[in-house]
Amino acid sequence: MQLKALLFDVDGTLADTERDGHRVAFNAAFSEYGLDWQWDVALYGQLLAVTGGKERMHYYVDAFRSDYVKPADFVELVAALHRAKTRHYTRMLQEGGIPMRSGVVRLLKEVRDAGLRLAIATTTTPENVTALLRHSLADDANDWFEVIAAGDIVPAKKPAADIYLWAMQQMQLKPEACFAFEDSENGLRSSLGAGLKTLVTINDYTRNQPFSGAVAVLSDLGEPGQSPLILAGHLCGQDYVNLTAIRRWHAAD
Ligand code: XBP
Ligand code: MG
Repeated sequence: MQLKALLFDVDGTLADTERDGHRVAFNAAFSEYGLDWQWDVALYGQLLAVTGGKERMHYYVDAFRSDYVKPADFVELVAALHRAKTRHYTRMLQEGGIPMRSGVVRLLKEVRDAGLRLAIATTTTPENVTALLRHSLADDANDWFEVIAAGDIVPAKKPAADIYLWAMQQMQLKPEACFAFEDSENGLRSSLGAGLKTLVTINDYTRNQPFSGAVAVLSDLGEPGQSPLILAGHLCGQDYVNLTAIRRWHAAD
C-alpha cells in the first residue's frame, strides 16, 4: 500500500525533552508545593518506565516513597502538581526552547514538500506539544500536523496502542499507509501494537532498551555528511534518514 502519512512521537523523538525539560519542570512543581521530592537524572530514568506525568508521580510515591503519607485528596494533589508542572515546562520552552534532534527539521520539510500527511501521537499533555512545536520548530509548526493526538485523549497511554489507533482513525488511514517514529520501548510497543512499521532513534535514556520489531534502530536521523550510528537494521542504501529510506522501509516485507 502507498505511504500516505508519517506519525511522530514527541518526547525523545522530536527533541530530547525528558532530562532537561520534563524532569526539571516536575522538580519545580514539587518545590512550589513544598514537597521534598526531587528527581535526579538517574532516578528519572527509572521513572520513565511509566508514561504520563500524573501516572509517573503516582508510581514514584508507590514505588520509591513508602515514607510518604498520602493525604485524602492525593489524586487532586497530583492533578494540581501536574498543572503546575505543565506551566513550568511550557514556560521553559517559551524562554529557551529545547532544540529539535538531528535531522528532524530537514526530514519534516522534505516530507511536507512531498505532500505526505503528518501527525503526532504522544503521551504528553497537548499544551506541551503545542509549545514545543511553536518555540523549537516554527511559529506555524502546529499547522504542519493534521492531527495532534496527545495526553488524556485516550485513557490507556503508551505502551497501549490506543493513541496511534486514535490518530489513524482521525485521519481515516490504515496502518499499512502509515509509518511511525519512536525513541522508547513503550513507544515502540504502542506503534507496533497499532500495526505500524516503526523507526527507532534512541537517546541516553532508551539506548539499552529492547527494540525488536523496529525497521531499524539508529542514534538519530542524521544529516547530509553526518550519518547516524546504526544499532540494528540498515539505512536502505542512504547516508541518513530521508524520504527514500522511509519509503523503502515502508515497502519492505
Ligand atoms: C512521554 C511521556 C510523558 C512526558 C511527560 O512519552 O512519558 O509522560 O514525560 O508528559 P512518549 P506529561 O514519548 O512515549 O509519548 O507530564 O504531560 O504527561
Ligand atoms: Mg518518546
